[in-house]
Amino acid sequence: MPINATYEYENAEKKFHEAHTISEKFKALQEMLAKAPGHKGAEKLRKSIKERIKKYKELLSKEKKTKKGSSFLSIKKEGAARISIIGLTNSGKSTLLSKLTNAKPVISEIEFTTKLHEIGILDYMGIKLQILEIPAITKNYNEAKHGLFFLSLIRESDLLIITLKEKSDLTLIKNELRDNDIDKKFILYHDGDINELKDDIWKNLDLIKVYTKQPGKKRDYPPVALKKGSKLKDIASEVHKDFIKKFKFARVWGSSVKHQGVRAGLDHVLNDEDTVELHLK
Ligand SMILES: Nc1nc2c(ncn2[C@@H]2O[C@H](COP(=O)(O)OP(=O)(O)OP(=O)(O)O)[C@@H](O)[C@H]2O)c(=O)[nH]1
Ligand SMILES: [Mg+2]
Repeated sequence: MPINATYEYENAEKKFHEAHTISEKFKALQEMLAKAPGHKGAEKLRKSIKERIKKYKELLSKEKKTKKGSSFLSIKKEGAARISIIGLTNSGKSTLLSKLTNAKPVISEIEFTTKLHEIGILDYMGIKLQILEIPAITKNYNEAKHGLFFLSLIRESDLLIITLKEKSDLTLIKNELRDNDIDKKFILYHDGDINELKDDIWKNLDLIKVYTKQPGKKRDYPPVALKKGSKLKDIASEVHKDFIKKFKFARVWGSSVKHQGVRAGLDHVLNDEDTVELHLK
């Protein structure tokens, strides 16, 4: 963190880290440069931002060219989050995808069996999560066929699972991610318990699942996925479009309240596994 960085600078930096696409990151970097402190002590910072802007410019133009060639591959985000399985060839990516989801990718001891991304849906306690298998990472991945497109899928993921045959494989993978300026949370996986992995995925997503219920009835299924730190009013869009207008009060059960079933307002912060009973006008 630079000395005397302004709120605007920190905000732009936050945008950069949260950005999912190359163009969003590029824009955030430009904003960072505009808001960076002008004094001499911040010279190094400005220089490093400029270098990154240059790098992103290159990535942008490369992406433009190759996106045309790969656009037929583009896929929609589905579910509450996207998780990508990445790893070297034969590291068990397809095997893992088929254990986590309904997808049936071809599994074989032949190298580079998976040539295009495979898509599956994991149902975690009623919350749908999109899981992708990304074709094997190789050296200079951004020059591989559709490499930039696969990198954009990785970049647009909320979490990565790295499958490893050998620990030393991690170096190449990390280098490729770094070279393409991808800094993402990841879980390492090697032949472990699948249910433990599912729990681990959920814990790393920074989401909570909240159940709604009608007065006098059991809680509804499935639950709703919300970002950690969400408030009662954030369920609004999931439940009712006139929710805020019609809201009278809610009762909440779970770890976010001391007294179970207590009345709570729109600004009440919810926890994972909470149940909310809505009373509308
Ligand atoms: N012993 C062992 N073998 C595994 C495991 N996972 C996968 N395999 C085997 O390793 C080989 C490759 O598995 P895949 O799941 O196809 O690997 P992949 O990473 O998808 O490989 P590509 O798509 O070809 O890059 C297959 O013969 C699998 O049966 C594992 O956990 N343990
Ligand atoms: Mg595969």
